[in-house]
Amino acid sequence: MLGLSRRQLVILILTFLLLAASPAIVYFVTKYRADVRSKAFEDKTSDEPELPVGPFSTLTDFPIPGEKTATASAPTGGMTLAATIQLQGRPTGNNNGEIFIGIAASEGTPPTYLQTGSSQAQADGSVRGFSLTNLFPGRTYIAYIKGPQHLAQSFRFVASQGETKVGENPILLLAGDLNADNVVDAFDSKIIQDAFGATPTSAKWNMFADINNDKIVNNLDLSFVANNFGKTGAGGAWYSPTPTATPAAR
Ligand SMILES: [Ca+2]
Ligand SMILES: [Ca+2]
Repeated sequence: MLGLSRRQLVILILTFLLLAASPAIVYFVTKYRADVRSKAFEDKTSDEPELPVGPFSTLTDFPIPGEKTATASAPTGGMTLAATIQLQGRPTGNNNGEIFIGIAASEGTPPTYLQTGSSQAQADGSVRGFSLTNLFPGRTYIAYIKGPQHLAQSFRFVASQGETKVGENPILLLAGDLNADNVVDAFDSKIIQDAFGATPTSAKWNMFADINNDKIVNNLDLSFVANNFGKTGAGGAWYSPTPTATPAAR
């Protein structure tokens, strides 16, 4: 046929088939490469942002509504928390005391703390210089603040460079939690009863029972327990003396 040998005829047919099929081959190759790229992109974007190795490297494991698509930047330093507190029962200008501060990514009972620590409240109630570590600027967190004989309150804040002040001015922390379990109940009134009538020179003196800091334990102190009896602070009861951060928790 056409004077072609069988070999030439076979080559001609194969060439024809190849040319006829080339658009389909191009299509499938292109689609395959696009699928591979798409898969690689999905794998990359579905991962959490890479974090520096550190005690809080699971920070992004905590769901933060509306934050998943935000651009995460590396944790940076230089962030501090500040507040002005009024310890209920204390006279104005007598707010000295150790303040518990816990930072969580979201509300919880109990909260999953990313960081816990303490800060000294000054006489005027100012609490400053609590260093925030490994928080992401622009993200929202919850600060739990608790006084020495006072129930915790929680405040939402956005992490940002420099000092971030939370809460009203001042934050009134309710008194009556003498055993620091974040609940005002019979255990607290028992502490006052055990120290009732005591002054600093008494054998049964307990400085925590002296809520109003007038150096005597009496009905004035008991009244704060009575007025707040049954109340629980933000974040729920503490079952250990002081909550600690659980960065490995998922
Ligand atoms: Ca208590
Ligand atoms: Ca007192």
